[in-house]
Amino acid sequence: MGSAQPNRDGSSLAADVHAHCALALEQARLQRQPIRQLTADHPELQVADAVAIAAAGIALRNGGAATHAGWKLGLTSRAKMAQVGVFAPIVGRLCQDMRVDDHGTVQRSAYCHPRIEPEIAFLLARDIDPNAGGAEILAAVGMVLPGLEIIDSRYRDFRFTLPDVIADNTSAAGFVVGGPGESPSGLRARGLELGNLGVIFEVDGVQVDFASTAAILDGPAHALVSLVRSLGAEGQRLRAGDLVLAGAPVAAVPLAGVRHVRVMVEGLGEASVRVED
Ligand code: 0L1
Ligand code: MG
Repeated sequence: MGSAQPNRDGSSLAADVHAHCALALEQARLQRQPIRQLTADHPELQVADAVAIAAAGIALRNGGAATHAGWKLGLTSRAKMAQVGVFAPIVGRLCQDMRVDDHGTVQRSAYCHPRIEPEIAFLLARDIDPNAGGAEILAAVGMVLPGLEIIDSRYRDFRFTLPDVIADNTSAAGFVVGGPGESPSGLRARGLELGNLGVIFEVDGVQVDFASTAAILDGPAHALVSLVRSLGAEGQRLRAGDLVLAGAPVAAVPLAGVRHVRVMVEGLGEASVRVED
């Protein structure tokens, strides 16, 4: 049963309610049947509950067989926040089974109502101390890469509050990493600024959006620092080999009726996928 009194960790719901919510979201994902928002049934659901539900969901994913690929930031640009009406950056987890090959095929029927968006991805070469300074954090990045993210809310009509979307692992559903990429020092040596790279987003051969990476929390490096701090506050850290998505600088596009999606990022290259029904 839920309780109106917050627990010491800021949560309001009991562990069995977290488990029940995580199972409902996992079933929605597997059956491609979006559900109503958790907060409709549990208005007292807090961000701390949502974090616990998301973690329980990852533990349940694919019968407990999901393996860690990295982390994602969501809602790090005004365009993304405005699209879904939630105005705070959020953190989710990436699993290996979410990976889609560059130039590969996305099966739209594998999701509820998928959308796609351009991303800047970091591949980490070293573990990062949660208290590391900005320069040290950037020095732990092996490669910066162009990417795409498939997002797929497990809620009806892509409608949710902040705790709902956190509980739903920030709508994470798939990711594509392209190339060739560049190291942060390589970008600097070429006179390019990670915090101001041009991003072109193309759907079916037509440019649908354009942005600077400056739109992502004042630059992807700031996004990475904020992720290091958020994870640190939960007693976690980024590790060598982790992939990190910094968040989209532009709004996501529904995959319905789409056949091909490409992102081109100045200095980093491109990533693309074909889409099948
Ligand atoms: O990666 C994102 O910015 C998505 C965050 C969740 C909101 C959404 O589903 O668009
Ligand atoms: Mg994203």
